[in-house]
Amino acid sequence: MTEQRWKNRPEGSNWGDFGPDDQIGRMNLLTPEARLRGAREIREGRSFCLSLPLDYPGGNVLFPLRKEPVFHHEKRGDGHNFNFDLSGVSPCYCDVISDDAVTLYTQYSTQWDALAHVGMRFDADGDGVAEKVYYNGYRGGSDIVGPDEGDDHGAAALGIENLAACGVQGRGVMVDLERAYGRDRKLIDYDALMKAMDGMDVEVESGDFLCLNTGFADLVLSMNKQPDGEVLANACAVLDGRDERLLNWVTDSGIVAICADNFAVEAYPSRVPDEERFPALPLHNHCLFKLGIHLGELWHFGELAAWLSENQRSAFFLTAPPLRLPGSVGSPVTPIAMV
Ligand code: UVW
Repeated sequence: MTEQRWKNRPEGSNWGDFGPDDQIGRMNLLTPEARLRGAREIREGRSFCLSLPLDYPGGNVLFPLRKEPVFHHEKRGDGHNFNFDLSGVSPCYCDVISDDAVTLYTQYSTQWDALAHVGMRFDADGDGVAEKVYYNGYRGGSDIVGPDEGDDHGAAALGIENLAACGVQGRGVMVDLERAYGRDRKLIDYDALMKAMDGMDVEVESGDFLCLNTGFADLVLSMNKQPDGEVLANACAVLDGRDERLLNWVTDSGIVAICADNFAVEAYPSRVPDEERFPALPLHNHCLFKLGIHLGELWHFGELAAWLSENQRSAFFLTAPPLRLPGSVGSPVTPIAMV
């Protein structure tokens, strides 16, 4: 039996509860029963694409280090392997063929965060020295290795391929924060979330995907690939990752993921903390680092949220596998809802 990777378990975490080698966290609660509960939400046979086009938002105003997709086409003969006339290979062929490659920042647009996306400096050995640690005690530098550690092989643990292998299908439950609070920036604490959920008769069960429509993705789309960073930084609802009651609810709810249509689910740009050694992204810390709850970001919920509201429903069947790309700390995703 493998030993735990930690002696000191972070307060409020579930490390070890799903085994010492667990790499999928709360997705363990996505049981056959939870999936069937989701499948029972298919009543009309209607589906909704929950992804932005992956070249949105456009530019790089949300997070300058993430850039728009760039296509590359390999050389072939005198031209490229794009609109390539196969008669150049043999005069008897009449085909024209195109291939492409793309430089894709995995978290530029509609995406999943892997559990290897955010860790923290934490004294997991209990020896008084804080190291770079991720969910379940996996280490930056040996398990998750980047160019600064000399060998850029990415996330040998907690990479997005672990989520892909789960078969990401289950019941999505929509909380329409835009309907409840409009499109002005509002920090959503426990009370505000409960008020919105009560007002829409939303009930969340263990194994559900919590989906938050805030109107942010629709705003991004309306900017037509010329996003206004200032407007977006001050728009729409974001979860208040500093609200302990909200974090405790996330812990107790049994949800397997939080998927939002905004940039970071929680407040971003980050607020400057009042105390030292406080995470810039406290909800990321609580979800990705402590509990192994995956976060989906920049999903597009506008049409689905409107349909659910018109039909007095809040739940749907969700299918949202990431790319099975070993070692990646995030992945584009094209989530599909069925109702
Ligand atoms: C950051 O890492 C800033 O964001 P996210 O997890 O929202 O992609």
